[in-house]
Amino acid sequence: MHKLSPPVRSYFYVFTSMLGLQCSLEHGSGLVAAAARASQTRFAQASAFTDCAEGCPLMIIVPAGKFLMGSPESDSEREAAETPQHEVTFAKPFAVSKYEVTFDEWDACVAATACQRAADEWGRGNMPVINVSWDDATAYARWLSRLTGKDYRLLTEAEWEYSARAGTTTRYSWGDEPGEGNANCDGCGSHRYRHQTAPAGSFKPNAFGLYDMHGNVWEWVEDVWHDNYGGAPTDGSAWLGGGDGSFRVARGGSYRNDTGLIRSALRVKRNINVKFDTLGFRVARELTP
Ligand SMILES: [Ca+2]
Repeated sequence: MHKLSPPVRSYFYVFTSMLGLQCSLEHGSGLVAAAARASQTRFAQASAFTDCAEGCPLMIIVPAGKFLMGSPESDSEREAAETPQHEVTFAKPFAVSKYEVTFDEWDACVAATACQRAADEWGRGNMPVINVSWDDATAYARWLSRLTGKDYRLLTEAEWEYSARAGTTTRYSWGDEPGEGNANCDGCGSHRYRHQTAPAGSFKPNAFGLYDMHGNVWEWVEDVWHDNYGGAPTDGSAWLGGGDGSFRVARGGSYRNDTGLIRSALRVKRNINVKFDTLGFRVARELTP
């Protein structure tokens, strides 16, 4: 279901024994003895959790598994940076924020004097935060970790693509064609938002229950930029060795980009100090108790 306004959040605290997590689950009403016993994908689609009563991102559990990272030769828009395709295995599930981090969430960090105010262009609230550098984004994750006692961080690049694909091998999580109204990009048929960001969650989620992985704003990830995947880790960890640490990776494309730039496999190089009105981020969290 599309969400054009901030999610109505009614929280209740449960102990998800399988995952050993103390967390709150998003739910419409009432106390439900929710147990993470169904398939993890189903669980992820059904519910999200957050680690504080107000102001923390809603998180989705992404299941363990493996996937092919990068694009196949059959993709006419394949770039050298997306090669070679290689298998990546995630031994454990991990959590990813359901939406791009919003201004509301960012401003909670600003209020705590742990983040700098970020300039908006089209309003704050449930709009994805923009104009944040890589250092700003990682500072937010560190603050969230201190606040909650949990291990928040940026997604690794492999986590990002695995989360974006959500089990698919196509160019987009909905298929090989951009189609109409699937995301906020230039050429996505999202005319209302073509020249600006859209509120978080304005388009359909992918099979993991994650919104706006394609388009809306680019998303910083942890990894140092490498020109291709030669020598990349295969365990889903961030690739931090080699390369120049002042250049990191951004993923997913933005409202301003054409459909080729919002493909699951597409990656770009960004200096850690740049701030753009097309560039935000989302967070990941370890699920260790
Ligand atoms: Ca995005």
